Amino acid sequence: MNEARLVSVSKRMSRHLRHAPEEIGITLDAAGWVAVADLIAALRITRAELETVVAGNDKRRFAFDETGELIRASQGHSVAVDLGLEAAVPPATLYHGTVERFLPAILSEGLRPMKRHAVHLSADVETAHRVGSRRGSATILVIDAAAMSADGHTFHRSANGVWLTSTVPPRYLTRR
Ligand code: HQG
Repeated sequence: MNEARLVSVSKRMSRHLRHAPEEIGITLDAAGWVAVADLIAALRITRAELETVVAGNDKRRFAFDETGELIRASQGHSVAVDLGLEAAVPPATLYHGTVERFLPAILSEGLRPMKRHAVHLSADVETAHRVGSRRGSATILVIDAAAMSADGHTFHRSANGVWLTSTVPPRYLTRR
């Protein structure tokens, strides 16, 4: 499987496992899982190709359940799913990569989940930089996660290491 096909299958999987399962006639369960057999039939790929995409994915975006018969996206959904993640204590500082043009809104109303279920935060600057760079020249925001925790905000860590929280009020944000 060449790199271009790997990326193209991965993008289709992200789209249908996070946002639009109905477009290919699959249904996610309440926790976001779908049968591997249904997914490979719907995407017209082989099980071996699916396994290559899951294993080779740069961000480990997809995960099998313990039986290997179900698969889901580890984060990033816009459709209603409950990933069943345990609340976790975040590192004292987290980062969010965005772009300059969003700053006035973000600094006045805080970080909001927008189309997703949660605000996505990174444990390291490099990752935040990569996330922000998807939209242009990245600007990094530093989040005082220790203060948020102390004030009762809850955090979850996805299977692929993304920190999730429902909102980040502006008082916890500073520009790096
Ligand atoms: C911005 C990718 C205005 C926010 C990445 C971001 C990540 C606001 C955009 C994952 C705002 C939402 C998530 C406010 C937030 N006013 N703009 N109040 N609050 N924003 O894509 O964090 O490749 O939903 O700064 O790597 O960019 O898909 O979130 O720019 O992990 O696996 O609104 O998506 O992962 O954009 O990215 P997104 P994100 P995947």
